[in-house]
Amino acid sequence: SAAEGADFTPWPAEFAARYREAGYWRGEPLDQLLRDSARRHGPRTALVCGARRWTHAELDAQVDRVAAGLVRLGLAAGDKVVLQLPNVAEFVLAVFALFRLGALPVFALPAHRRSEIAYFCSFTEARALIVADRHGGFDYRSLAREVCAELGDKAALTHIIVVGEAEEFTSFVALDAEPVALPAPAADGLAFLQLSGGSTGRPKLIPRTHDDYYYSVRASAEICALDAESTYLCALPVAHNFPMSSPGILGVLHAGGCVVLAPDASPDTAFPLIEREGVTITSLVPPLALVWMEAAATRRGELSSLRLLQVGGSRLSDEAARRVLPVLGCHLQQVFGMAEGLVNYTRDDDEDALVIGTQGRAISPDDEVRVVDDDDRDLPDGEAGHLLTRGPYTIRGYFRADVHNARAFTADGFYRTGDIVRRLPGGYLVVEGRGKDQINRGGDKVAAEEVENHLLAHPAVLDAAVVAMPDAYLGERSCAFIVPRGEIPRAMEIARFMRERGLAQFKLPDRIEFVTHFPKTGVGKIDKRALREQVAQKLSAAR
Ligand code: J2J
Repeated sequence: SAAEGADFTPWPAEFAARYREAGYWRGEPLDQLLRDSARRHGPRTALVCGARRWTHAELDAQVDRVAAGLVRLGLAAGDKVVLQLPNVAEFVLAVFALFRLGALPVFALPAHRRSEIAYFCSFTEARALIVADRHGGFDYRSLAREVCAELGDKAALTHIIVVGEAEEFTSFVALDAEPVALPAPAADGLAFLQLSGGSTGRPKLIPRTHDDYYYSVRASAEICALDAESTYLCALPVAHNFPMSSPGILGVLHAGGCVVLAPDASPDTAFPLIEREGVTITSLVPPLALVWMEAAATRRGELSSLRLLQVGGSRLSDEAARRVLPVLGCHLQQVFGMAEGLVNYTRDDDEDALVIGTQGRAISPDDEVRVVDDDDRDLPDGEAGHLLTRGPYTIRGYFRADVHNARAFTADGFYRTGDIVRRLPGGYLVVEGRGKDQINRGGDKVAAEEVENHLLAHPAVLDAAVVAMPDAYLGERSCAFIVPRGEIPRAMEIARFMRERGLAQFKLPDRIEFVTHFPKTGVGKIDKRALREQVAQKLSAAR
């Protein structure tokens, strides 16, 4: 793996010095957030998971015990631990315990399967994998067994920790031990690895430092005016960057508020929790916001405590944005963020036109945002172009990915987001589209190349191209165009094959089109724009 490059690309010294001087980087590891909230807000409720509750002080103390349990197991600073949990309190305990230890969580999603989890474990040389016993009708212990079998005996993976019934594995409950003194991890070192939505054959991992992430959390909490009275419903998958840090779980705990974990985001689950716990703020992806507005027509009474609904992850239509206040009775905040760093918010005191028609502006006065043409020349405000950015919480390189980094970052360190945006006066951004080869399935990101590689592994597939097709509910779904090698295989057979590859469900093509050849661009590449138009036309003709 050394051949693939550095674990992380540090900011040049002059930038680091500037970010420290400005007070963004404070030299504090992320677990300090809990130490501080325990000191300031000790007896207040910090976390609610079903019938279980922790105060800030209890949470901080329990994290000490879990960290000690991890040490007793043999885990140490610098170790990678793949974390795949649904929205349960143990996620929060594990994350802070790993931070405290200086070990690095690798954030997997509950939707991930053998192919993804085995890759995360082997690529990061993870020492441990933490999973739930069962969730959503799926047994994660059997997934863990498959992963162990695939990695083999020589893998670094020595511990499987299970929340719930552990069977032959280590139970999360057994991590409880008398607290031990631990040296504080370096704040300018890595805190965790987050997943990139990606556009490449293998998902890229995003190395974030304590310093940079802590800043984005503090600043986000301030922008959202969080305080000890704030109660946040975490209905999106906890491990995603949005509910974790924008301002999410970390921001709310930092402010002394309370995090309520919802096992899923359906109105039937979420609305009663909002009512029972007096939730003031939550975050959703656009398709869920639509579902909530549908349900609120008859159940608005349950939402009376809700002050702010944040929506992000994919583009919210102006039409839907306009309905949030009248239908849900709370304010809308648009959030345009990325796990690589840059996060934009509309602000509380913005005029309606900005809240409804833009995806907000950057967190920091030191976020550098450029909108450029295909040749990296800056465009004037109002013209759509590629969004490039660098700043105090945007990475300078992916984890062990030198070759990709040379393409994904400019020579002077701007991250090429792959988003097409228009900038308005005041720095407000409107997301107009995407340059990257990705499908945004209502916030779930699908890298076309990753799916194409799996399709190409099928003996009957000569060539494959995966593109986005419009969808009224998710915004986009995926369509796989396939050139068969000989006789056309059955679409069902391709679907079965893809399921057996062990991929997250959301990556499976929503539609398959068999063709004899692909349209090509002038330089001989597959013309994906033509394919997108082809399927879009077919869909609208069918309507
Ligand atoms: C259009 N596209 C959007 C939006 C993200 C906060 C909120 C979201 C994410 C996230 C995040 C969008 N309108 N409002 O990490 O902290 C698309 C863009 C972007 C990509 C990043 C956060 N909000 N997007 O979604 O890493 O294409 O982060 O580059 O999953 O989602 O995806 P991800």
